[in-house]
Amino acid sequence: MTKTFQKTEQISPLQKQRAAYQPKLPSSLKQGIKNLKIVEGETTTAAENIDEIKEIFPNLFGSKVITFEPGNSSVEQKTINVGVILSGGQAPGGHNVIAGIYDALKEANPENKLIGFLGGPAGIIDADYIEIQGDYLDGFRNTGGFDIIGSGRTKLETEEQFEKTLQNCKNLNVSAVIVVGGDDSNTNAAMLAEFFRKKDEDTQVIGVPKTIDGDLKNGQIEISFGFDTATKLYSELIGNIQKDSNSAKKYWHFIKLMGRSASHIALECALKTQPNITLISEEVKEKNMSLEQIIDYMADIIAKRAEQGKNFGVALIPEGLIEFVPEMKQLISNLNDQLAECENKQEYNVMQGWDTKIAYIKGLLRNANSDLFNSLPKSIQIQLLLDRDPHGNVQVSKIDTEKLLTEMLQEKLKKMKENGEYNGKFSTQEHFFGYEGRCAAPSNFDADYCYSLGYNAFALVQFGLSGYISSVRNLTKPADEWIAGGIPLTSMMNVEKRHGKQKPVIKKALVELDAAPFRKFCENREAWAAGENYIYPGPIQYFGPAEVADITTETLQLERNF
Ligand code: FBP
Repeated sequence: MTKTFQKTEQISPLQKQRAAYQPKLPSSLKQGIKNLKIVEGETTTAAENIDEIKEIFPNLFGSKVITFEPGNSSVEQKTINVGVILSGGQAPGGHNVIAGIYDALKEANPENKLIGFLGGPAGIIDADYIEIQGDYLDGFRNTGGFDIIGSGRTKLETEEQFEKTLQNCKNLNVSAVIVVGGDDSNTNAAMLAEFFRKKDEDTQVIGVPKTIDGDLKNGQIEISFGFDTATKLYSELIGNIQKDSNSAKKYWHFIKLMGRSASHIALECALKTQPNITLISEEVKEKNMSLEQIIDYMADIIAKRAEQGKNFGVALIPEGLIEFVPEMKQLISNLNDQLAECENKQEYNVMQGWDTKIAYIKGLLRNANSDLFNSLPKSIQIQLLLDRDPHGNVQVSKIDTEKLLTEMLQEKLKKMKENGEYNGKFSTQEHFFGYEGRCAAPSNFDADYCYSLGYNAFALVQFGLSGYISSVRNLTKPADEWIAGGIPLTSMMNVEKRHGKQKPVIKKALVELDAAPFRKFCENREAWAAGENYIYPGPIQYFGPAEVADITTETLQLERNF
């Protein structure tokens, strides 16, 4: 059944003002879609597992990085239909990507059409779509959400899905598909592009880097869209909580922050707000820290503050932490393998109630994993057994890591009190900031960046490219100086184990422990732990001086040495 998407008729005064905002473009694209020339750069390979990636993508592998410059386009302006898919988790700015594609496509030829596939990749498989018309789109410009066409997490991977996609593109006369997504969705895009090439079909596939998690980046993709807005919004909330905590002086606030794997969001928010404790999953992994050691680290800070009469504070916990604790990672990997096998086991599928399932799974786990699983609260055991997402990921947003840590801290501090090592009060509040930020109205940075990414994605289509991701860089400079182009998706790929099998996927960009953002955090965290160096970033500013309205993330500025 076709899904319905409608623009809301009631709009707020802010939406009204934002509707009038004209996003900025890099000067190379500002000359217009018909005044572009393509400059070829280096030939690429793969992020890792080069031989395997070459074998899986024989048609795409080894393409060149490209950049756009103003010039005379040699492209013949045929009338074309372009399809767009919003894929995976929502991220602020998705609507502006669509606006950028639409404006470029109509500028190239007013007869061109933009087809929006509904509900994510499933829309292209099931031919569930709308034609995106100008007046419909206008209601979504500069707004948050993916509600213009919806999103979904279906993984395009079977031959049958590819065949259906191809057939639907042919039926709709769609000659290019733009996939707006994170690492998994752009992996889908690469697989689809390779399939079309293998079949000698001209249909093109272009990706756009989206995810609030910030883990889809490299030399050419400086940031994924949505990260800027989401971290600004979470930082505003953290700033408010810090003020509350410092006013009442009676609670420790534990805030879990989204970011399924990487801790970029937690690190960015820490740099913006300077809380007392921030855990960074990548450091936990590097130091091979057990859950017990993490608790010791946190308890030490809590006890030291208590000695000064400060029984309050704020701690940030990255959502993906659990998978980075080496002992938990082993347990999860063992669970993933067992659950993948259980999927086909009738006896497991008919089991009623969690107690029976937990007991059954315990019997299948290896010794150390079984002991660790046994030591976890039942609520966490259940959360670890929940279905994986279609890409084989544990749904970490459903695991109450913040509650697990506070429960373990209660125990630890009780023991420390008995031993005379702690004499404070430990009263906690737990929060999870994730969904609150994914559909926020895009900051000026994300509004501009997304519009540019969309416009640029159409430029890649116009030049007949496929298997590329839209790239706009030099982002700490004013938009005028941004550099637009494309990088081959295969250059970002490696091979990882998913659903118990080795699969080609885009390599996740984790927090680098020797890079400037983490180094700055390390230099300051002791002082932040002891004091109240809290920074109050306040709400996202859409209007006003550029130094508050147009700045981008601390992470990007530090990474690019500003
Ligand atoms: P993407 O990688 O698709 O951008 O999604 C990221 C994310 O927002 C994670 O931070 C979070 O763990 C996950 O989506 C939640 O997924 P869902 O929306 O399916 O609950």
